[in-house]
Amino acid sequence: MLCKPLEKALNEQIKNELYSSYLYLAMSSWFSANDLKGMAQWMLIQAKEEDLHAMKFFDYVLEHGNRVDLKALDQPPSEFKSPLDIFEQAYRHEQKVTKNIRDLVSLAREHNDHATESFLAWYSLEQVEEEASADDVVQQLKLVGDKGNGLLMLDRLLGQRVFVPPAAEGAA
Ligand code: OFO
Repeated sequence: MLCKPLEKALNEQIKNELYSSYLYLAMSSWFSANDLKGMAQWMLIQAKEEDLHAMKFFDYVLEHGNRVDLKALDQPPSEFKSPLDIFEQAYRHEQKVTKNIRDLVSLAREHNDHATESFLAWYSLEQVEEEASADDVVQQLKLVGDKGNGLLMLDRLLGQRVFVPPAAEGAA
């Protein structure tokens, strides 16, 4: 069984991952409304990945015979200034999630919970990728100037992203 502080912290992280999904859905919706279908698709896939991140925590907590206690989600923003604004916010959001995961690792260490520490190793690596992929788009948007033909080409490129379930990536 997980100790109470870890049970509480992992429950909180289920909420954080679900909020990430909610936030990316809000971003996807903004892109759709602004005729950037490729970016809308990119964000939709990002939201699906977040659902899976949440479910991995959900299953992990239950597997230990602990309790999943779902929390209320905050309302995500619905208005954004531009594609660059959105991807910058996504990047900053991922930096926050990285901090959440690091805090969880510290808590697992504090409680000598080696299984949870190794479970979290997948998330630590995933966060490297999560930050990098949002930041890549930020840099590309800065290069193309966040408008015109460059933006349309980038939109087309980002629309090629496909959903890869974690099992196919080799994750548990
Ligand atoms: Fe779950 O990685 Fe993004 O937030």
